[in-house]
Amino acid sequence: MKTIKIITLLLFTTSIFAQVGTNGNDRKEDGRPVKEYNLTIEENEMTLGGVTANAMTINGGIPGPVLEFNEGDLAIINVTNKMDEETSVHWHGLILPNFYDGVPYLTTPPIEPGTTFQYRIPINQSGTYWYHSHTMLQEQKGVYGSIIIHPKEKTLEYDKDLVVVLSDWTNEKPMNVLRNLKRGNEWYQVKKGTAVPLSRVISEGAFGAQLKFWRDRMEGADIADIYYPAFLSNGKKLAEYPNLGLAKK
Ligand SMILES: [Cu+2]
Repeated sequence: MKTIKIITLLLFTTSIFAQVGTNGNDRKEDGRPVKEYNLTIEENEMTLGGVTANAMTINGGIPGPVLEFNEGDLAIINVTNKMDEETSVHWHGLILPNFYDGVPYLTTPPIEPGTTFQYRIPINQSGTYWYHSHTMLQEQKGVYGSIIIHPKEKTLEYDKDLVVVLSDWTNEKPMNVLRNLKRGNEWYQVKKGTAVPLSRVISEGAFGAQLKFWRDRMEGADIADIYYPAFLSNGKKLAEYPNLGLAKK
């Protein structure tokens, strides 16, 4: 008797899913197939780069989910803010109505804590793009993800389409990182092993360049100016930061 009940329940559940699925596929607005996503941004503890730190996640992860569309779709994206500060999402590279560009106070209202904002974007292009928070330094805390738009006409032959999101992770508060950079000290270079003593700068005949760096309040060897404890590939730790210490002559 019990078994029969369970089977019925399962069938019932399946039929609900089937219905939702069918409705989702067939739904059209303004003559466009609708593709809808729900994104929830919240603060979570995440263990990244071997250290547990406070992060901001989308649907519980870093990066957020891959949003997949077909050229010609109407993208409906509901973003819920479960944090106690405001947020926003900017759809990087998408051609869209200005109101949905997601730059708070400039084009789009910020998403206040405890509220949901609905973005409605007619998809008129194809390619690989990304989305990210445009509020303060929330992007550095994890609020980013990728967008894939399949072209109307397939031009390449492939078996599988894989998305790899490469990003970096700091356990520090991003605001502190920024403060450190503006202070113009060598903290990150010491951590990376790229700090060069002044005697060496002079012996290499690079004192003029060094003077310019100082004038610009920049440090030498500053191509990647932050020390990151981890680089991530789809949110998984890719590699330790290599020690870039310059070889002694
Ligand atoms: Cu952007």
